[in-house]
Amino acid sequence: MADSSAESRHDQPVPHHGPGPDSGLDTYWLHPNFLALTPDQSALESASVTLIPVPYDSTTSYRGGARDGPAGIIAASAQMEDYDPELDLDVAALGIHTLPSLEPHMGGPDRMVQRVRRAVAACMAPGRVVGVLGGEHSLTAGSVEAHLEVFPSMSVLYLDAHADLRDEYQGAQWGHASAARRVHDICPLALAGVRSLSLEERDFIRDNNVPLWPCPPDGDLLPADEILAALSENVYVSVDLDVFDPSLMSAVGTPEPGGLNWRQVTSLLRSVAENRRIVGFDVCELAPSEGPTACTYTAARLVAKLAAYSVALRQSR
Ligand SMILES: [Mn+2]
Repeated sequence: MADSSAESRHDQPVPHHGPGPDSGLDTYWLHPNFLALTPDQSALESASVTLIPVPYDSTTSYRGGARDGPAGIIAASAQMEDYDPELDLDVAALGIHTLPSLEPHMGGPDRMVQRVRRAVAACMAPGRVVGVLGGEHSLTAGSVEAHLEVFPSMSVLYLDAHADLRDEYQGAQWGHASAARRVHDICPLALAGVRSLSLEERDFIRDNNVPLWPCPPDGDLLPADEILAALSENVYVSVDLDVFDPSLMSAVGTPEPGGLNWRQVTSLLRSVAENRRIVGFDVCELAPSEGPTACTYTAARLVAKLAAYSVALRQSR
């Protein structure tokens, strides 16, 4: 009980999420987290998904702005229905906790990758999926490292227009153009949606038998069975949003024509979730100012899909 000297209303705890449920006002508050979930739905202790916003772009070589991706995704998600008709699922009921943004480390991408690794490692818990909201794609290496410590036999499904397999680019070994190479250094990797690569990368793929699926023509689905065969039981999914065709997703740093459509991407991710265990994911490279608002909303919807597939389809296996 407070003593009499603390009875001023200024000494009472300030509610962080608006008035409590007894006020009858709870639905009037837009909570600053993914899907604008209520405190009950977004509590860390009960969440099956934790999202880490990482507003970082430092090594992007063409168009910047991926640092604004996480805030854009979270803002757009507030407009999204929680109900997913494809899965007949209330996504809010999964419990999704959104952390505050991770502070960028300006000492270079290698330092930032290690910061991401530590942040992801600190958030991992049994049964909980950690998702990273990028930010540039170089962040993936840190998240993969953290997951690999818990799931040593994990493999990575890497969706990207670009192979990202250069050993270094513009002097950066840990930059966005080398993200898949850094993942390949530490764990098995399967690439899908790739349609832009250098000769050096083509040779690396051939010499190392890196499994790679280009974009199928005419909107055909990717060969899920073949891709599943290249993945171990525990799978980390990394999505560079430029894997989508620019007609759907132009708000990226390096758009590339001839990309995947929504059904091609979600159908593959659903197959992976149904047949393997998605243990973590990231969605990177959204630069909201480079495209229409629909792109930001689409990115948010993809995050919700990944959260739902990872948790709900795992539970139904
Ligand atoms: Mn890319």
